[in-house]
Amino acid sequence: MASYRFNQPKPSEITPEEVWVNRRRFISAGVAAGAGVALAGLADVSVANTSAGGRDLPAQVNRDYLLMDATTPEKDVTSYNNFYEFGLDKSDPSRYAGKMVTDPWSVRVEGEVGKPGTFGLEELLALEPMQERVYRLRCVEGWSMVIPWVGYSLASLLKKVEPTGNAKYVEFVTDMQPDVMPGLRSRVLEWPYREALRMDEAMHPLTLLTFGLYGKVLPNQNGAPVRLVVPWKYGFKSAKSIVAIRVTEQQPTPSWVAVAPQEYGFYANVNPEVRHPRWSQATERRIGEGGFFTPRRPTLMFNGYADQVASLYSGMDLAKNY
Ligand SMILES: Nc1nc2c(c(=O)[nH]1)N[C@H]1C(S)=C(S)[C@@H](COP(=O)(O)O)O[C@H]1N2
Ligand SMILES: [Mo]
Repeated sequence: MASYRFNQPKPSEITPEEVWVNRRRFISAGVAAGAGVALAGLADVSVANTSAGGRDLPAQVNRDYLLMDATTPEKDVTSYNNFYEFGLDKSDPSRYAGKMVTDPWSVRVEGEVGKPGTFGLEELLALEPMQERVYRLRCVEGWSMVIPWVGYSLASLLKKVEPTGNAKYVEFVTDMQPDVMPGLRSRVLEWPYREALRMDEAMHPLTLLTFGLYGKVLPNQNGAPVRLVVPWKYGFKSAKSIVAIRVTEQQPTPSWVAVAPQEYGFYANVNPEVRHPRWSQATERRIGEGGFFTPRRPTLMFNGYADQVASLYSGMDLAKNY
């Protein structure tokens, strides 16, 4: 993998923004198609523009996680969101999350670990080199996006705190700021928003502790300053604005499972063959792609990550463990 060098000019300094952003997308597609060799030199860095106001978060492109799919336009990624703390409408998070306080920020890591502790955001940012990975995100509601995230495998943080022999699950607890989160007054969910993974899922290299997107720090509406992205599971597993990570022996009850266990299961693996009780999960609408008449895409088993993750569930009945 090519290395990032801080002293070389950023592409954003030598190329008009439009040109290099498109070039980067082109590189993504080219590499995935096996045509990457001639282009490899160009893919050394990924540093985005600052036009949307976000601070740059330089990252090294991880070529193991490139997709053929075109990335979803940044304006859609940052304006069509689910973040129920700010309201149920897709436009509520981008409208209201600006008031969320994200500095200072720290994440408590506790429970079944040998070295529990509180990590300040700067400490977390410095723990591992930042990687850019392009992942599909499939919402349980039937839409999807393709997003260049910036972060590193959650496993890096978990190894540092040394899980004990009793460590079987990892729970993620997210922030509550009642003054600026009107959604907390609604009873649609159990607050704080909590999600959880089995230990092997949490340790899987695909599971990304995420600090940025499109080469910039996360906008508040996307879960600043730190969130999870678990690309083979429905989007609701990818908890935003995390303040605590608890390693447990017992299986935690995620917020969605607490309010509607018949609709949302603990595993929530993307599965076109298992219906949500109220709708089919066989197809999806890719946000930012075409218009109303654009055909829906077939949803892929494990959101297209079956080669990497299917073995985690061998022998399990995925219709029962939904
Ligand atoms: N704290 C919190 N995290 C959350 C949610 C939420 O309401 N609150 N919504 C989830 C859902 S349903 C989805 S699809 C993704 C959306 O992430 P995005 O807005 O960055 O695309 O965030 C997930 N994480
Ligand atoms: Mo979602």
